[in-house]
Amino acid sequence: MNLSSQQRQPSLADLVDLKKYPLDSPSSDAYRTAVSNAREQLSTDGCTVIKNLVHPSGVALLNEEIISKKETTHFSLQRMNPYFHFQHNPSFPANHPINTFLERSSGFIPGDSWSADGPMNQLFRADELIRFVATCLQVDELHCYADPLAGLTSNILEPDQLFTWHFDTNDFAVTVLVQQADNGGMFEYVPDIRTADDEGFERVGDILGGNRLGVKTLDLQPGDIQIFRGRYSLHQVTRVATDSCARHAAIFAYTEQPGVIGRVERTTQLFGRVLPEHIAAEEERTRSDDLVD
Ligand SMILES: O=C(O)CCC(=O)C(=O)O
Ligand SMILES: [Fe+2]
Repeated sequence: MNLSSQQRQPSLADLVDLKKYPLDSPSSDAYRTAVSNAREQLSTDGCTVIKNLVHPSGVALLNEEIISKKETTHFSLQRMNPYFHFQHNPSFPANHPINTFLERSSGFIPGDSWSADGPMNQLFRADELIRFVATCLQVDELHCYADPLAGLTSNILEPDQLFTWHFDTNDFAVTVLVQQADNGGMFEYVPDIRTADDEGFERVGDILGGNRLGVKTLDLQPGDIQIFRGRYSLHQVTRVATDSCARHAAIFAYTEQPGVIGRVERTTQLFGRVLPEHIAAEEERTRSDDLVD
């Protein structure tokens, strides 16, 4: 089947292995089993991988679209701490995690690069996938993150690039590995290294210093979908070898509230620009405070 020559938008069945994972049939045994496995892994580890949810021809469609938009990737060679800050903070010692700045060289293809009826948007916005992810996470409702740049991205690691240790600002992320590096580009994480009221700075510092205690490495294959609670688990994508192909991952962001838009500062850092929607949302936030004006 050659969808690009047919010029029609891919259906869910063109992307997802619905025989193995009947996302369109929530009452089926296969669906319930997939949900209960995912819930168990999420509760013990903050992470679950659903193997081969996207079938090989779906992976090919996603990769074709990623490659066709790759020139829009925003790469920014940065040295950042795990909290996405760049400035030394004199309130903390020099060797503290807050003052430990490591390389992030990967880039994102932004949300406004994808065509509305292309495979990336069709999968990201599929009601059946959103319902499945919400059921796995045991949340009442999920919405596509409304941010026009950060909602639907692809994380690109070219040879010799990496995405260093960090925490996400979102509670969770949904990632599909689309193209695997031949060497390197491994997803690693340390489950629950911090909690809402304990930063766990000592262990975070150990990991940044190279200690491997508690580090888990995922054996992700193209088509696997990962649901990950990245707010409490420190994680990284290791350096892709210089003689490897690039690593491509599709990253789907969802929020429990509808209509969420990212902050101007973080958007500029990740994408090098903002859109009128970001500026309007920032003004709205300012207006909703208690200042006279
Ligand atoms: O590419 C990945 O697998 C995850 C990247 C990541 O951690 C992020 O975008 O925050
Ligand atoms: Fe992350």
